Amino acid sequence: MSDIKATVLVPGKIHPRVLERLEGQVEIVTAPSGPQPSLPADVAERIRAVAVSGSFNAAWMDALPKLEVIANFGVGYDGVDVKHAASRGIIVTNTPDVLNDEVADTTIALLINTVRRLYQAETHLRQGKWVSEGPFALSPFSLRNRKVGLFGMGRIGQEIAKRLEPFKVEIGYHTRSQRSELPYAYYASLKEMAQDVDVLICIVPGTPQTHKAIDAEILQALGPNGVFINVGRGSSVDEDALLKALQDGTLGAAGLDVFYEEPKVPEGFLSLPNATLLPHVASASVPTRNAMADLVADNVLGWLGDKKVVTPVPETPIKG
Ligand code: A2R
Repeated sequence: MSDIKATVLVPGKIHPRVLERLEGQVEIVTAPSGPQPSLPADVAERIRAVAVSGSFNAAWMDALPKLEVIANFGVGYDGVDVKHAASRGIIVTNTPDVLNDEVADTTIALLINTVRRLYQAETHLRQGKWVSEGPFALSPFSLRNRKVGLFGMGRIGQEIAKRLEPFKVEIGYHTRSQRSELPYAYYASLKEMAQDVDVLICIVPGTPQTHKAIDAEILQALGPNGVFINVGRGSSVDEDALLKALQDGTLGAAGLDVFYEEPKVPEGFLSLPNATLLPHVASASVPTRNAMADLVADNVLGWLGDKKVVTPVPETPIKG
């Protein structure tokens, strides 16, 4: 009988493998996602776990009196009100590490595409312009002799840095605490780093401290030869300032996988010749997303089985 199984809520869409892994082991309840909870009270009363890809706010948590764990699909959990969860003793989990390599690979591809304009070059070929107009224009930028600064040097940042080493570029980073075991130049201030480098890669989490940290001043410091790559969170960038800097040449070029209000991308970006735009695909391969889905299921089932999760976030550690 289903009422002896624990009940798990899945608000909105989630990777199908999460549901496959949970099916038969728990009672799954689905509900439309949105700012306000939409569940009958008797169902809400039964829910002990949530598996979510996207946002899960305090109002939802407060509608679920027996909620014990929220398993977030993704390493970034800025969509989950983790402070509120912590205040109620609810464990939050995310999916770190299993996506490091995929995101780092995509970052390098995005960087090279942005600098060498490979997408535009292929479009030139596909449109028959190689024949009708001749060779594609030389790319104004190159990766040669560049200095790269990473804003963020965590699990993913370190994989990006390792991949950059064979490209023979200088590498530095800005974080709040220096990682003296790493062989890269440390900058105590983001602005100081932006002034010194000519590629800035953003791979910090979306937090109140990183919100719009990449603003007009940072972009100006990066300069007309500068390249900005964002594979962290769109919320870390002042998008109006970025658009203006790309339009008026204050900044050379940008490669963006994340945006402030996804899936909306401000119209002005779409016609920029000096921007490469991706629809948040850095981890989006079948093998990597499967590994992320497995980790979500392992966290939910681990908690419901014997009160153990694989990857709690630091704000909600497991005690004891
Ligand atoms: O500041 P530190 O020493 O805690 O270094 C972390 C850095 N970070 C910051 N750096 C400067 N100012 C801040 N306000 C700030 N907040 C965090 O970001 C650390 O080097 C890095 C985060 O590393 P991890 O926690 O290992 O995250 P991971 O797995 O690399 O993923 C980064 C983000 C996700 O949160 C998603 O938004 C996206 O990439 O997929």
